[in-house]
Amino acid sequence: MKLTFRWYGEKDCIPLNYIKQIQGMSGVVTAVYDVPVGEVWSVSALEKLKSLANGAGLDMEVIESIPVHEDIKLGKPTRDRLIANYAENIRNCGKVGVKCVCYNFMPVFDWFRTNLYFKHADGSTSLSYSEEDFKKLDKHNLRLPGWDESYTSEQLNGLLKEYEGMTHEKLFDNLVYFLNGIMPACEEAGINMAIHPDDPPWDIFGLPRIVGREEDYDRLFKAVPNKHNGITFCTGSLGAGRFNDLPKMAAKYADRIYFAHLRQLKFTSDTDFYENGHQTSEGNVDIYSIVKALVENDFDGYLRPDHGRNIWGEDAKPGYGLYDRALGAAYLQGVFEAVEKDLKEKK
Ligand code: DNO
Repeated sequence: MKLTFRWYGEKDCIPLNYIKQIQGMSGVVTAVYDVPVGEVWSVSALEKLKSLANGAGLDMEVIESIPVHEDIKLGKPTRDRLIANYAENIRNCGKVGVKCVCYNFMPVFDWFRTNLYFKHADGSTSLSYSEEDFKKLDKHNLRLPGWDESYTSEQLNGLLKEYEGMTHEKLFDNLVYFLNGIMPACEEAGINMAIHPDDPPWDIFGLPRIVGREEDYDRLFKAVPNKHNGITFCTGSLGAGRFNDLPKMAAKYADRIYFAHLRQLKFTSDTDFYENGHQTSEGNVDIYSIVKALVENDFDGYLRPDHGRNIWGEDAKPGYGLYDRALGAAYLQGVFEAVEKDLKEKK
């Protein structure tokens, strides 16, 4: 396991040397943020990021994310050119030592919560989801922060129109087409792709979502068996689906999990939940059993603490403050150490 920390580049309010001060931290997970989706990142932009990370004593072996252009998800004729650009990005990442690329295939929206500042009794805040608030949203007039990219209402409505009639099967075929198109570049660059699950793992706004359940992964690996086709195992996203058995899935796919996002959430009703500190005791995600399943099945990927709360007066990007993610990093290392030592003793 290699412990990493998400860093939003030079605009991130968290300095690299603070990240380095979290003991056990091997590197940052980052991206080139100022190039429009679909265009190629230059090697020099990647080199610059890498040298900043390396200058602070951190590696840069994971990219999160290279976003996938909507035309690829839609299967439009322009996709071949865009897939070629994506492949070029992968090769460029390989040139600077990147080993893993996280991406998602969610139409239009990335991860979705209804409140970015849910207030806990102790004064901390975190992200939360309420079905009732969700139902009140007008998809044609949305301005929710938190997406890696946001749209003007005109763009959003245009996109939603293009997705009319999109089915799960068609979207899945488009994912397979995309993966088959980039696998040769992954082989060449020695890069593993790690698809992020849909968050939450069900259709939203009538848009199909196809990566959120055990059977979705079975289908994905059957369609693209290439070993460079792998997963980001995000416990917060998959865990929002009560139908998912996370320890079982972690064990089953351990050799395809190239990146793990470990985080906590607590259900307040059948559908509603808030995110919380990482410990198993703080929610419904059994972090201990997931780590155990990963370790027992020889998980050898990257790991990062994921969404934390804003605590101790920090006013950071929701989910991405320093303090609670640092606590999460310490906790996760403790769980890994205990589970690994236990396993060694038993052998
Ligand atoms: C949320 C993140 C996601 C993730 C993308 C990957 O906090 O985990 O936005 O980066 O879905 O493409």
